Amino acid sequence: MIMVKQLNSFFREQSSFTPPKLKLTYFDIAGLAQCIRNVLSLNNFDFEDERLNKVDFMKHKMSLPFGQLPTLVVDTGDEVVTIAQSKAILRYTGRLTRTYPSRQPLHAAMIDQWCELHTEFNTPLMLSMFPERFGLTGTFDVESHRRWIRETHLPRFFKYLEVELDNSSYLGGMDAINIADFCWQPTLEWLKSGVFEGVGEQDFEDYNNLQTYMRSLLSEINSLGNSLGYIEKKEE
Ligand SMILES: N[C@@H](CCC(=O)N[C@@H](CS)C(=O)NCC(=O)O)C(=O)O
Repeated sequence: MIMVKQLNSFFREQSSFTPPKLKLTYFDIAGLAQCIRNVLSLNNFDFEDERLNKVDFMKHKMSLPFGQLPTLVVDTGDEVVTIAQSKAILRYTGRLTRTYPSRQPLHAAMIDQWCELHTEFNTPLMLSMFPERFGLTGTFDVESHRRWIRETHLPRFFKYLEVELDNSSYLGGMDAINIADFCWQPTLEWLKSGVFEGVGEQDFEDYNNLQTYMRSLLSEINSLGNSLGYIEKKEE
């Protein structure tokens, strides 16, 4: 029998913990920041949800750690630090909200492998949308690359998810929602929505566990907090 790992029993909370002040900065889209917005908002962790337009982004770009968003400014009271890279921010916010068992190295690694797999999954999607960022210009055949995404790439990763979800309702074999679920959920919903041209609901049809997982995550997320409010929030 496969044992589901108890996520929340891994944490030992310090009673003297003072929450840091957080400012998350990204564009006004779900993209790489929605998983972080969800982790924080669903766990009722206060944060500023700053959304830049392109003009404001260009003004700030040179001052960002790696010239990109998202960033998280963390004010602990003793120091102010800017963190870049969405998965580093996700892990940090996962620790703050106890959705990442960082004191249990093995279980953290079981979650991490799904976060890393998400990066591997996402990279060709980014390449397809922004070929010039990957050094591909002119000769890049977008249509045949999209066909490869649909016929080869998606089925390969969806099968991994399908098998994982046979034994557990959450990724990493955990008994509760964790940062691996938070990082996959917006990407899967985005693909299902049809915004990524050539991919849509029909590509999920053969994966029953995955569909059930997506439905149940969405309803858990909607019932726990106001994440969709964050998606829909527009700049003033
Ligand atoms: N590996 C980085 C990628 C960050 C990234 O690609 N950010 C994009 C938005 S999704 C960006 O800032 N693009 C504007 C630019 O590069 O000038 C992460 O996960 O945070």
